[in-house]
Amino acid sequence: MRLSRYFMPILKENPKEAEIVSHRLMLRTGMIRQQSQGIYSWLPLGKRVLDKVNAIIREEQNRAGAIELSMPTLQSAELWQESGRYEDYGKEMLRIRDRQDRPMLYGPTNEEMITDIFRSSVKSYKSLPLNLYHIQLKFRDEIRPRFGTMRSREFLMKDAYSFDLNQADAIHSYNKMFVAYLRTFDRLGLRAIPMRADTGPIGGNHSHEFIILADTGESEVYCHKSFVDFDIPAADTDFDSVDGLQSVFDKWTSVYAATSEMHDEAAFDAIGENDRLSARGIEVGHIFYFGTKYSEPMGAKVQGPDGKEHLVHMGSYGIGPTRLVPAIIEASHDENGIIWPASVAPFDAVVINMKPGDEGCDTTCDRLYVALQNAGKDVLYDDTDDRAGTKFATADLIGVPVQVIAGPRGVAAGEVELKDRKTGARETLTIEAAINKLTA
Ligand code: 5CA
Repeated sequence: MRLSRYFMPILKENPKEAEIVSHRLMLRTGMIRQQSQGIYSWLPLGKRVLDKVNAIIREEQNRAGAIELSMPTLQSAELWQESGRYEDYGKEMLRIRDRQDRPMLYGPTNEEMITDIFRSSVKSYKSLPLNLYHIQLKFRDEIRPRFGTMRSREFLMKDAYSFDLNQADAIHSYNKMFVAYLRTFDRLGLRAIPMRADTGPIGGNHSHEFIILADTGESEVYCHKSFVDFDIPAADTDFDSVDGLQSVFDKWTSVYAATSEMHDEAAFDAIGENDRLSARGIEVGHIFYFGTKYSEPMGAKVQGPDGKEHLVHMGSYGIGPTRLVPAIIEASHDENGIIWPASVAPFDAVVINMKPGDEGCDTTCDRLYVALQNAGKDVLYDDTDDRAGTKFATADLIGVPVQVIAGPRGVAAGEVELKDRKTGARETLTIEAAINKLTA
């Protein structure tokens, strides 16, 4: 992408309304724009990051055996009247009437709709286990939307829903998502800690929130420090192994970790003072096992091996991609801007032409741009007439992992400079060597 033809409305000044660093940087880099309170557009740079986050979530959901579908944002109130949640959900639910005056709502979550899909076609235990997910916009009329897309009213959620014959099988399905979540957050460059959590309006009594520690987090959390050393399950984890997944779950829940609603002062105090961590955190995922809470009122049953009808046991599993993007920035930035982990960076590299119009610079940059693109890399080419200082500041601000700098003196000697955004380390390489290194 040539910067001169791109749409990346960078702000020179720090926006006053932003209280936390991720919100400030997302506005400054032109990743998002607020359209009304708690409702955002994702501009091209932000959209690139969001798509990469979604791709990783999707890969790990698929690996764990979940199957993607797509459900609408607008739902009929009837379904929610069946489960009994229509009245319970209160003011957070945006209620709408269509032209026939039928009550509708903008979905805050999809337990009812997926249960309806399930009951309409699944009749036998032979179709189980089943886990269906989508990545779709939700709306919750939050009392205090704030911090940009960290807590917005319209937000994206990956929500998965599992169906099993009995509780034991449902716990195995729960553990599959537990492991998928550990892998997902790790690939996003984050260390997320699973913590025992309250279930709120979703229900059930077996639930974990995945929390990233950050001073600006909205949750108060308490945990043992040893989480930093725990191993992340490998890509070739056998998701069908009941014992294997249970042992991962047992390990990751073997030491104390709880949000303030579930905090047990005595258990926390029993941890040695040096191993105790009382901190703030950002909830990036939340998983629930709630048994027959929805299958019972909505009549979702299957025929079991015994020939009898059984209510299915369900769980639901949420991740907030539009919250993860600012969470990654909270965890990875410096005074000059964002430092994207390579896995979600909007571009893999930025080629900076120090002197557009100079034949050597133009030829070299064109060559780099084409070679990197042909190797499948996402490349931003700064071909603008901005001053060198502005170009460097922009490249640092938007946090692309590698900067390739081509100036007249260097290219005359057949060389360019590579700068690592994270470490600041610079090296001078021949153009050939630079291409080889970046496409390796
Ligand atoms: N149905 C269940 C799981 S699929 C559910 O709704 N869970 S939830 O309420 O915990 O939301 C799941 C995830 O969505 C949260 O962990 C969080 O990452 C994200 N999320 C929830 N509310 C917001 C919000 N207002 N803004 C941004 N992300 C949010």
